[in-house]
Amino acid sequence: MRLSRYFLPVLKETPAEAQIASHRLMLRAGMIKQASAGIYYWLPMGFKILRKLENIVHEEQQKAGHIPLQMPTLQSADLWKESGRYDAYGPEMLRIRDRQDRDMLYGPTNEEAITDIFRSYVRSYKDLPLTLYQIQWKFRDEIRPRFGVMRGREFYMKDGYNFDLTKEDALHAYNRHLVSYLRTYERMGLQAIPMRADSGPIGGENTHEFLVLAETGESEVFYDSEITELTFGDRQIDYDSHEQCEAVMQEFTSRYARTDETHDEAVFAEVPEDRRRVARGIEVGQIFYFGTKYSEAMGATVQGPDGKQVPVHMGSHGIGVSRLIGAIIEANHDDKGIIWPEGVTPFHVGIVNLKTGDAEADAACDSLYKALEAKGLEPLYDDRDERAGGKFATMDLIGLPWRITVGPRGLKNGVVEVTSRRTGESEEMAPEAAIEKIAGIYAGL
Ligand code: P5A
Repeated sequence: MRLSRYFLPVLKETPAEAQIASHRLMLRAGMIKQASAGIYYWLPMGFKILRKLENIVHEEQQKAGHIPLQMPTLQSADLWKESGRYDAYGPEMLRIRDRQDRDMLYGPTNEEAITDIFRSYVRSYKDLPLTLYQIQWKFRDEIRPRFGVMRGREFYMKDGYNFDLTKEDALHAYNRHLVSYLRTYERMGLQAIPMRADSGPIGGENTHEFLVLAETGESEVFYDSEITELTFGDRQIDYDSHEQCEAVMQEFTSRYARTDETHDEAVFAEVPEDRRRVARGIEVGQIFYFGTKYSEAMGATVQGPDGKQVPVHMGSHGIGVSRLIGAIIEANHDDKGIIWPEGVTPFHVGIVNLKTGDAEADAACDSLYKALEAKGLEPLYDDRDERAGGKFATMDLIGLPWRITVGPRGLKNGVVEVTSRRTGESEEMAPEAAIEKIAGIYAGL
């Protein structure tokens, strides 16, 4: 993309309404604009990152054998009356009446809708296990929407639902989701720690929230510092293996790690004092096992091996896709701007032309641009007729991990400059070497 043709409305001023770094930077970097309280326009740069995260979530879900579908944002209240949640959900649910006077709602979650799909088609235990998921907008009329996309009213969520014959199978689904979530967050350059949590209006007893530690996080968390030493890395897991998924679940959840809702001082006191941590975190996901809560209420049964009808065991699993952008920025920024991890960056590399209009510099930039694209990379080329300082400031603000700077002086010596956004270190090299270096960094990502 050439910056002169893109739509990147960056702001010079720090918006007064933004209290935390990620919100400030998303506004300044031209990623989002508030449409109304807790509701945002996703401008091209923000939308591009949303799509990147969404792709990672899809890939990891499908590796785990989960099947994508799409449900509508508007739902009929009737389904929620069947489950009993229409009254229970409270003022967070946005209720709408259509022209026929039918009660509708903007879905805050989809347990009812997916159970309706399931009961319409699935009759036999032979069709299980089944996990369906979607990535779709949700609406929760939060009393205090704040921090930009962190606590929105309209937000983008991956929501998945498993259907199993037995509790044991459903717990395998729970563990499988835990494993797939660990992989998903790590690909995004984040450490998200599973913590024992409260199930709230979703219900059930088994639930873990995934928390990214950050001072600006909204949740207070208590944990054994040993947990932060664990990484998933590149271990190969067979998602069909109950044993392997359970072993990972045990490994990642055996140490003390709880949100304030489930925190227990007496149990925490058993953790050696030098490892006890009280901190704040951003909740980027949550998994639930709630057994037959919805299947019993809504008649989602299958014929078991003995011929009898039994309600299916279910769980649901959510990833806050739009909130993740805020979490990634909270964990990856400095006073100049965002520093995208390579796995999620909207463009792979920025090209800064120090002297737009200089025939040699223009030609060198054009050929770099084409060569990078030919390698399957997406460069963002700042070809605007602006001072170099402004171009650097924009690149630093939007946070592409790598920058190639091209100017007449370097070109005389046959070199361009390659700079890491994270370390600030620069290296001069021939344009061909710069292309190879950048391609090498992204190979395998
Ligand atoms: C699991 C999927 C559920 O709704 N039902 C379907 C279950 N879980 S949850 O924990 O309530 O939400 C899942 C994740 O969505 C994100 N999230 C939000 N993101 C931005 N703004 C909000 N107001 C908001 N509310 C929830 C969180 O990341 C949460 O873990």
